[in-house]
Amino acid sequence: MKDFAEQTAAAAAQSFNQKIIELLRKDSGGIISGEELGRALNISRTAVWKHIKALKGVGYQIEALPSRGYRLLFTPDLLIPSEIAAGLATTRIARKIIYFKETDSTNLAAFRLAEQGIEEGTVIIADEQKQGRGRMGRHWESPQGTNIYCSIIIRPPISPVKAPQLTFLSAVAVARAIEATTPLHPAIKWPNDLLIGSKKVAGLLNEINAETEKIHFIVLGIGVNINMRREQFPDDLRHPASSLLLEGNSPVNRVEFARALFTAFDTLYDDYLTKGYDMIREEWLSRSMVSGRKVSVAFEGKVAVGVATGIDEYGALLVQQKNGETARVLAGDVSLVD
Ligand code: BT5
Repeated sequence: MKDFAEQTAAAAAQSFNQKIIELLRKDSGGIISGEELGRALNISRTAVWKHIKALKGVGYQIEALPSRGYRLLFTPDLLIPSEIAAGLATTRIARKIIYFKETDSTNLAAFRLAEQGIEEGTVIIADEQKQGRGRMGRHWESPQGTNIYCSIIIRPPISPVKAPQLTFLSAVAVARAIEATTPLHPAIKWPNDLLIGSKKVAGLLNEINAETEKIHFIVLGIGVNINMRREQFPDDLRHPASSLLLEGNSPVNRVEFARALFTAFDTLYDDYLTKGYDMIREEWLSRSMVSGRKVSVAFEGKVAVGVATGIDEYGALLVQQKNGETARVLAGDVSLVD
């Protein structure tokens, strides 16, 4: 794992790479001289050449025409910021994207950067995670080059007890992104799973840094199985799992998915800040597979069985039990009874 200084340096290098690609793309098919690029970025021609070399190393084809300049010939399907940023019209989310070819966990990387004060809306995205994390210390399978692993940093002006509302917002954003990029219709399973049929295709891990009354930041971790193949899933998963590729029989472009996800998140977050939580709750409920169904929930060493009637503003699942009592479940695992 890289330490913080290395991660920061890598982020700075990426930002130059990103700008070079933007400039090359601006003049589609055209040629830009090393001198022009250097002037635009305020770096030397040798530095430009080093960045071009790095871009070629990750799969871009850039032609160098002696004494004329550089021309972009081919763009690979990589999750790199310039690819995602091209054509992304968000206002808050993903205005800054930091990419790691490999990291321990995007949530951990996001936490480290958020603690240093990085701006709201920053997205950390990785091609592979070595220690991808699920809830309660569980592991998230994160093979290279096939899925989306990202974390969004936000600083909403709300009380820490309402932070779970952002989990619901994330789930709705993922559902919208799946519908925007595939013919599939996901269902949300409280609190943080997205299923197609009965198989899990995405999970959310939301972590908070707060004092009693004030949120410093929330890291919204999102893992979506995009093009993961059958043999890449281990045998011992808690729930049957799948990917968009396997369910839709067609590969999904990860860059397009990332754009759809950040666009949906941006719209929902704007609605949330300006209009409040109710709209999010309604959409979550309409997409939830547990609403109105008989469920069994394991929580705090107990099990509640009853009809899931909704979620409250603190993120608790409300389960109307046979004895007439409503159980408020803040954290636990839910399954359908019939
Ligand atoms: C989750 O936990 O579903 C949260 C997953 C969050 C992953 C993202 S990736 C970006 C960000 N950075 C991170 O380090 N994490 C977040 P939970 O509900 O606890 O489910 C975990 C369980 O799902 C595991 O114990 C496995 O049984 C199963 N599982 C592991 N990897 C999976 C995968 N890729 N797809 C489906 N199920 C998986």
